[in-house]
Amino acid sequence: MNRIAKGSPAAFDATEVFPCPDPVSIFRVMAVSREAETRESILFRQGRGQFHLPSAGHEALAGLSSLIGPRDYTYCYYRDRALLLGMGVPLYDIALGYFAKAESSSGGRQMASHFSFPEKRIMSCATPTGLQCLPAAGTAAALKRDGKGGIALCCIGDAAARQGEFFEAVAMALQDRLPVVFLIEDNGFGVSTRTDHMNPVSLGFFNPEIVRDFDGRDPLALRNDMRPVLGAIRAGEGPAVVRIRFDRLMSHTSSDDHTRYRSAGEIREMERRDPLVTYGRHLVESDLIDAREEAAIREAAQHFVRETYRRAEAAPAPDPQGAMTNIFARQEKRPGAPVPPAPEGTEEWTMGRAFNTALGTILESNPSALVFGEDVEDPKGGVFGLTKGLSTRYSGRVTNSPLAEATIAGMASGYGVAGCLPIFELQFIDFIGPAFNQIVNQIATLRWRTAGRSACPLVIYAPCGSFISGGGPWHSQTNESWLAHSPGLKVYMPSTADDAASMLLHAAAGADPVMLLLPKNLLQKSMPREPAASLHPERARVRVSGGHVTIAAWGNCVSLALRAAGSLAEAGVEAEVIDLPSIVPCDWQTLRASVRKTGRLVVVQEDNRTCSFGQAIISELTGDPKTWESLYAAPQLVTREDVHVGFSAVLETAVLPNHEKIIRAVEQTLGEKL
Ligand SMILES: Cc1ncc(C[n+]2csc(CCOP(=O)(O)OP(=O)(O)O)c2C)c(N)n1
Repeated sequence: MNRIAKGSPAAFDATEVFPCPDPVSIFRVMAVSREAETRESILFRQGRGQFHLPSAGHEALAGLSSLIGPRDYTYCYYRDRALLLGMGVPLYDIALGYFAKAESSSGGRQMASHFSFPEKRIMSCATPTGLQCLPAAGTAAALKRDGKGGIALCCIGDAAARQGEFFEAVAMALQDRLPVVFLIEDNGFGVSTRTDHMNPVSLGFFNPEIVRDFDGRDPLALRNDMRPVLGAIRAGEGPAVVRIRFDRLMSHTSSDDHTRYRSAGEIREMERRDPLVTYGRHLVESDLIDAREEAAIREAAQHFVRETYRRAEAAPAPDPQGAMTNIFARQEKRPGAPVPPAPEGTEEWTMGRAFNTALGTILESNPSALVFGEDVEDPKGGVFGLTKGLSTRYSGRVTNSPLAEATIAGMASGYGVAGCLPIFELQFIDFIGPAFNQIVNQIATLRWRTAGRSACPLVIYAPCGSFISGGGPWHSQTNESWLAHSPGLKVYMPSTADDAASMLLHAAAGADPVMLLLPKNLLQKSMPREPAASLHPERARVRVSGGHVTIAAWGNCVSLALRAAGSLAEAGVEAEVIDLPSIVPCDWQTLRASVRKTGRLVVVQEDNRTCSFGQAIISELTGDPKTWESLYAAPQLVTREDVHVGFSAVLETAVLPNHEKIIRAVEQTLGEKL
């Protein structure tokens, strides 16, 4: 037995980490964790820390740390300090996070207690509660595919277990018997709301065979309870949901005061069950340590924590010059991920066929590439046939998802961090709503919020747009502006078949998440082949050169712009048509050069007006003094107004950009009727 810490502060040295297989080591971890709470709350009250999010009461989680192996991934919750210390995370790193220091695991970007240690496969905890569940399922799916063992541990609070994504994640895990445990840390509260009548275990939501209910106040009992559960998951028996009961001994955070909603009696009662006190007593009663040693461990922990936080407080703050880093990868391509050559040919083809061919090329050349989406399997091969033939050729790698867009995006993220290459389909971009949380909060932020330590390169593609007649409000949207507004996502929309193919090939070799929007109006249209593959998808294409007016467009609107340019040419007006296949990043240089040359700008878009990318272009160019000086007239935006697309063809046509509207806009910039 490890009889340590004889009262000397040196019992914890400054670099100490705490792998804790034995009962006394577990106590040491719990003591350090609790002392860190005390220290953080004092520092907060002294104005030396910005926020304190306590784990007090959840310390017995330290008992689980020795059950977690090097192949396992942990999607932790913000009350998991003791668990992480037990897994070997140095307290110093946690202290750096508390002070938001440059060298902390998020580089000072995440709030205190939003842990992330990817080198130990501890994945970044984000603030939106429940966000971790679907990525954990995705990572578990990657571990299952990889077949080398390893499970995913997904920690979540009892209140957060009412988020829809939690249920989707459990359903996905059950469906595919994924090696994942959902660990509900039930302290009975979501901030001030009592959850005993709300949480899904109390509601009897799950089949009792997959749910376990354990007490979380004794680390050894918890470890004994959890060992067979994790063993069964490792043996391939599928997922489990475990509810562990804790007490939240402190207020929710430093912004909360639990005495406003808990009686003094209730708090006293809870403190009587304090796991640190009861476990310390148990060790003494079991003669594993004596009372003096118990006190010495507590004292040594206090000293160690104070010293560690003192050092961390002195560490450098983040450099403000670095605030813009790690939104995207520094290297555009993933190392060792060459862009396969674009499919060659001379016959006309459609965007749908081009995309399908490029997808086949990727699946052929990259065994880690996976496709997942609604109806993507043969014989349907996707509602637009984009995956036709591929599930037959690449069995088990092109699979039907449930009808659950959050699942599609969340699984993509979890697969991505585990080294797979997800190229996942949303059936229509109009149905991005349920996936939005995963796309903008998880996928788009992961690299930034871990200061580049984690990332999930992936491609999510979706048919988009109108001009097909009869799409109605939810088969007509493009939504590039929503996506462009979210830092960390690349957003592409091709206007030609060859561009679609080359974009997909580039995106799949890239280091960043890409949203690839495919105008469905173009998917079945035959188009001549073009040497587009030689062009980088993030560079604008000058489709027609001209000196009198610049018309900028993307996707469906490029063909409208080209037609308008033809009509204008007949009237003696030379339009320059700039196709922007990449919305993010946008090729501002080409746009600026064109507008400085022509002095006039018309932007044409399908998306609606307010806060749209079209407005952003006008704002960006008119805000540039040199471009502003070159303008002869106010830039014009041809757009759908702030209105939805109606099902009636009459209503659809009424709101979309068209030839006439573009010509009128050009006339406006010329100051004359043509
Ligand atoms: C999606 C989302 N909604 C609301 C919040 C604000 N919020 C932060 S923690 C919290 C309560 C979470 O309770 P629970 O999941 O039981 O965990 P506990 O804090 O009790 O450990 C709330 C409402 C949030 N962070 N994310």
